[in-house]
Amino acid sequence: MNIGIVCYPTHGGSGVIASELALGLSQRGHEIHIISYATPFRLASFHQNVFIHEVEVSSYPLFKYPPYALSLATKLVEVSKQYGLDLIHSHYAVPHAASAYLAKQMIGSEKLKTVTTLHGTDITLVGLDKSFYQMIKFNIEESDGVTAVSQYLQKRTQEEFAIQREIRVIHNFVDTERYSRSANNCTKDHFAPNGEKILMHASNFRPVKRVTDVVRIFAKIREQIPVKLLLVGEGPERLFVQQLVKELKLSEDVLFLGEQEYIAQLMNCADLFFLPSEQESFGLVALEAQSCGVPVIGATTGGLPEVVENGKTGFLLPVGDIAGMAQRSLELLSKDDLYESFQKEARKRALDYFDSKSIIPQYEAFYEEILNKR
Ligand code: GMT
Repeated sequence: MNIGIVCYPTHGGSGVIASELALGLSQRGHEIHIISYATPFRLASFHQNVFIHEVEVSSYPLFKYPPYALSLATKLVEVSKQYGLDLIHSHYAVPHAASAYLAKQMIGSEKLKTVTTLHGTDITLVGLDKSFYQMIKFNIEESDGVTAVSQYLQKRTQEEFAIQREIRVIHNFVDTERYSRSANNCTKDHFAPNGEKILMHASNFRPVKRVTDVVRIFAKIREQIPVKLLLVGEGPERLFVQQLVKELKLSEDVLFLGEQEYIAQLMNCADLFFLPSEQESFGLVALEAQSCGVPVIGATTGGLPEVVENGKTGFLLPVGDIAGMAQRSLELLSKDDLYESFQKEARKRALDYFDSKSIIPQYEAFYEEILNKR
């Protein structure tokens, strides 16, 4: 198939899934055209069968807001015509699904199909904004196929947008070979020279991730045992988090590592991974941690319980339950047998349910179904 993939090029989960899907599909012989405003970071080097098309957005004094969605639609038409795309797959509804819809109308051919994957905040935050609501509902109804990354997100979309049509659940996935203990050596001494336990969090530091909770949980654990905290990522909350670390006098034991291209190696230094988000439609990074055999401490929110099996691969507690999360972390870190069983189960869960080898063919089969409806 000739497939156009539209995504954000940034470090967010939707861009990661779109890029990994592009790589997986290209290895299975499909021709993939990525259409975005920059090269997604995971596709920076050359990959056979993957072509990158950057969308240029013109600025003009009249435009207070450059019309990216229109430039994207124009680029989609150009790429579709030049390379004979069979299908455009938009990751994250806003504004990609609207641009794909417009491109399809401009081409005027029933042959070009559109698929939209809903990732999370495109529904739960941005989607509920009055200024987008009708557009998103329309795009969900008009795409030839729609997928959601968890059962939670599927149900939430159907309820919030009163959607009757099918929304197929295709979970996030992970390359369990790359994200594994055996594929990555991490020198723990580098971060924890005195054998301290290493705790980790990685995100785009937006309020929804509650990174300050991570710091407060860490502070409680540190009152009991020697620990270090690795914070990976960048975003609007970083300054507040840095301030809190200073206030709580934790600077010596908290390392801000900034954005990292592949966190698999760092994951293998971690003893526990934290994801105490307010909302999480799936929690890709928790899956990546589990694939490396790292148990997860997180919040009982959204689709995270589909990823982390509470009491088996990690512990999930109510959003904001800092004391509970600290107590569960201490329990795991202090009982070797329990910890080892969580480690094993975490890896097993990634292999059994979310391996790229079994999820990528689900997308492929979904495309075929859509194309066969011609
Ligand atoms: O909402 C975001 O954080 C951005 C979004 C993205 O585009 O990166 O992340 C969402 O998509 C990921 C990949 O499907 C999911 O694993 C994340 O859980 C989801 N984030 C939220 O729901 C907060």
